[in-house]
Amino acid sequence: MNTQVTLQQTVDALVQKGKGILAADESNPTMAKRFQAIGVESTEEQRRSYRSLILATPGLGEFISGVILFEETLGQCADDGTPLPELARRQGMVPGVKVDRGKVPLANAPGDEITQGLDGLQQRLEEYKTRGARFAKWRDVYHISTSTPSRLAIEANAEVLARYAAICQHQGLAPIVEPEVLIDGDHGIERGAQVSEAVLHAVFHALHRHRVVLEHMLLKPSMVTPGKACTQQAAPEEVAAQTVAVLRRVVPAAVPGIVFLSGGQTPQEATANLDALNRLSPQPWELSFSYGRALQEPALQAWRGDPANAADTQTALYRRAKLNGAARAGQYRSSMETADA
Ligand code: 5MM
Repeated sequence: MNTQVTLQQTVDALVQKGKGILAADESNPTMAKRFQAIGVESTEEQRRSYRSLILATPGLGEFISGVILFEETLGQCADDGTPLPELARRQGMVPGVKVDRGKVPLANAPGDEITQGLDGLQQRLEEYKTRGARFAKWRDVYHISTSTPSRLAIEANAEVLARYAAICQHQGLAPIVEPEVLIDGDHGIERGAQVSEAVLHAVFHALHRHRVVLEHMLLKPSMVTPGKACTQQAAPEEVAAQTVAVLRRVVPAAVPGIVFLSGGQTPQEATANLDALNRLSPQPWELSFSYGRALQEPALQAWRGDPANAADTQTALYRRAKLNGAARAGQYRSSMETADA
């Protein structure tokens, strides 16, 4: 099939109304942290067990349009031998893959980092496609402090994100472009907005330079919030207003969807904030989710590595997905948190 048609179909499937993306692409060190918190050793077999369990959640495809997998998961199978990307596909979820190779300190920019993984990317994408991946994801990270992110970090990371996106489209995989402005710090929401605007401005400038087709990509940004340690936290309405104001300045209307990361918000906060964002509709883009922790935390707590907890694990994930499905339409109410339990 023509590459442009393939990319369009993938993007259309991912931004379906009432649905969002499950980020299950934690690298092994991150998964080790998540498992340590519930007293489980992070072996390849335990990661396979957990991920097969959550992907098999009955009805998950009602609210999840796509799932981002880690490279290791692409090659793993469920107990009955079904490859995990195929299991996702049978559930109605488009399988994707995280393709960056993590971050390292950026030379000559103290406190800043840069994401690596461009070398050999084209060949890796060929391989991921044969294993079922239809879209890709790459994450850049920006720290907010009095001296970061530097102009150098903003420009260098934007360049790398744009090169990644161009290579993906060339290979027929829809790129999710994820510039994460971290929530850590004690800065106020205005500083968060200022950094997000500068970062996104540079990212879209670089995407334009690299001739990335905006219609065939998704943006995965942080919401604009105060730092986690800021004494003045923001209500969902304020987060939504600040976030939309920044996005309207810098994200072209040609981008079909903005799929937020949760970035350390609690599951309830992430759902309430997404709901408030969708109450500000109509906007030029679909406003959706691509949550990792905000979808999986309750499921991990229910699982704790015990196969006897399988049904509770799936119920916890399904419930969070459903609540975020409601937030996609601005129809979430906090009372649903207890009503549905
Ligand atoms: C920011 O992290 C992404 C979204 O997850 P949250 O909703 O929990 O913030 C997530 O997709 C992330 O990129 C992956 O978990 C991979 O992270 P690491 O650090 O393991 O590469």
